[in-house]
Amino acid sequence: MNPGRPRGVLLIEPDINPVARRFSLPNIANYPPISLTFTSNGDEAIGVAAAIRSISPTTTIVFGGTAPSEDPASFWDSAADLICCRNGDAAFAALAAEVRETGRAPARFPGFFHRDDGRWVLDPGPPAAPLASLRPYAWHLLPNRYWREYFQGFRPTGMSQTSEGCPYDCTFCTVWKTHGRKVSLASLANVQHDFNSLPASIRGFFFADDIWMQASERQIQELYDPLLEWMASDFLPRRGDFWLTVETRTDLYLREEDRFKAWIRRGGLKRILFGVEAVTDEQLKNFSKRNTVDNNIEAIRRAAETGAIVTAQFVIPCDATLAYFDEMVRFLKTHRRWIRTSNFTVATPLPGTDLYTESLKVSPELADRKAVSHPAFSLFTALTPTRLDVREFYEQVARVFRAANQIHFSVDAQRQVFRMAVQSPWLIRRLVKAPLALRALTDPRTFLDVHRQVQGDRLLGPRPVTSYRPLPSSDIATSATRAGMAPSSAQR
Ligand code: B12
Ligand code: SF4
Repeated sequence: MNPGRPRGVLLIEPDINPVARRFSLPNIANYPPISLTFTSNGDEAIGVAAAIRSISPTTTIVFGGTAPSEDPASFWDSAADLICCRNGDAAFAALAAEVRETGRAPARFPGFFHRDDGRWVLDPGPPAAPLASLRPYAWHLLPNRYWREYFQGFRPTGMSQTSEGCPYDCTFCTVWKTHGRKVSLASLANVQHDFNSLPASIRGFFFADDIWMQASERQIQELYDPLLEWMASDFLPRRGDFWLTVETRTDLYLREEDRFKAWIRRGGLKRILFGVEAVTDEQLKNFSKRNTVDNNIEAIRRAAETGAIVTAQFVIPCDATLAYFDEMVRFLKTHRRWIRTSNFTVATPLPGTDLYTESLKVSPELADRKAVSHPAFSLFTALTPTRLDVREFYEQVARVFRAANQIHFSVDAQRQVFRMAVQSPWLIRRLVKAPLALRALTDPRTFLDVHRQVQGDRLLGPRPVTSYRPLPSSDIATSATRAGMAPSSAQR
């Protein structure tokens, strides 16, 4: 805020990080911004802040989101004045009101970290505002040309969420820390507004919920049931060919199968991303996933048989053995009939997670962004010691990407491409580049290059990189054009 000048609040989303670009992920999906700083694009946020500071030295700069909330120390060497801690709806609204009333930005404020005596100090803030009390996303205010940038696979896409918070406590996840373990739901009117405010060119919608439909019976009756009726009787008849994508748990799918089936058959639910995470019960337990391999298999099969396009998301533990990778490949082959695409991320100790706290005990340098940089947290790099040689580990990661995402140019896929070419021709330039992502993800050299780029030789053994065994190129799938193309690991 610049005293004496018109005051306003400008929200800036940092650019995508270089690792996500290296894997060509923006060519697979790019969503409208509703969320800010990821740990992986901390450098971009710091860069934006520095640019603002140099242009306008008196502007107050506020950071927010999971990364600075959970790891403010990594943002000490930045131009940030305040960091919003965790849920920002109530705290940031109060800060904006304060600025409007007093005409100046305070040096400290409830719900924010401020600088004090060489460290960040947090002033406790108000409780999180219930999701239902918020106003809807104002998608109708976006200039039409922006919508050409937002897409998932072959479809221009919109985005919003129905819920916040997660009752589970997976070791690799920050969600239950940022948003708490109590699930809060959006209001029906807001979600309807999110859909209604989309331009006619939009043919897809991504629910950014952690676990879609994770709610009590009462909450489901208040939101999801009437939303389904509205989608089936009002929205879809007006919009025709429209696909919904959700992320959810397999045990929840089985528990609420009738409702999921109704959404698939009548509500436009087309794509389900299941947090499968692991291929053994032991590893699921290690992640504290509180689910079983049997549930995963059963839900994948049943959802696919009902007509959903299933994407299985896996988290690869750094201490995975060759036998574990073999088991992953076996799992993928056995269930290939039902799993359309799979995404794999390396179990990364993200600041704020239990995994991070545990990993720091063994590798304290994880907290040092000079040793382990922000983009290292892009979930493609082993940041904790691997049991296999690091190069072998990446060969195996590339191997599971290869095993999972086989070329399969189905009739349905051809239909999707045709529709895209007719209805959203501006996406063709993206589609043409999409195979680059698959090529990068199936080549262990990309992983190794990224490893060296984001943390140097840390964790790399003595074997020189030149002895690295490249994969036969015939093994590398060259097309990502499976029906509708799922978002890749980074593009969940
Ligand atoms: C949607 C989503 C995506 C979308 C983002 C689309 C978009 N345009 O924003 C896509 C698919 C691209 C994506 C990609 C990735 N994602 Co993601 N994603 C999510 C998801 C499911 C929802 C985020 C969201 O929009 N929530 C709704 C908003 C309103 O909530 P919020 O972001 O937490 O914001 C609140 C507060 O944090 C705070 N706040 C946030 N920003 C700001 C800013 C200011 C100024 C203030 C005051 C407050 C504030 O106030 C908000 C309201 O309370 C979350 C899980 C989750 N539920 O949060 C994971 C999550 C954010 N993703 C995560 C990760 C790791 C990734 C990837 C790195 C994965 C990968 N392998 O590549 C990439 C990174 C992409 C990149 N930018 O480089 C992690 C981030 C953890 C971390 N510390 O970085 C999360 C938390 C999931 C997890 N399991 O831990 N993701
Ligand atoms: S991974 Fe999913 S189920 Fe586990 S804590 Fe995170 S949001 Fe919840």
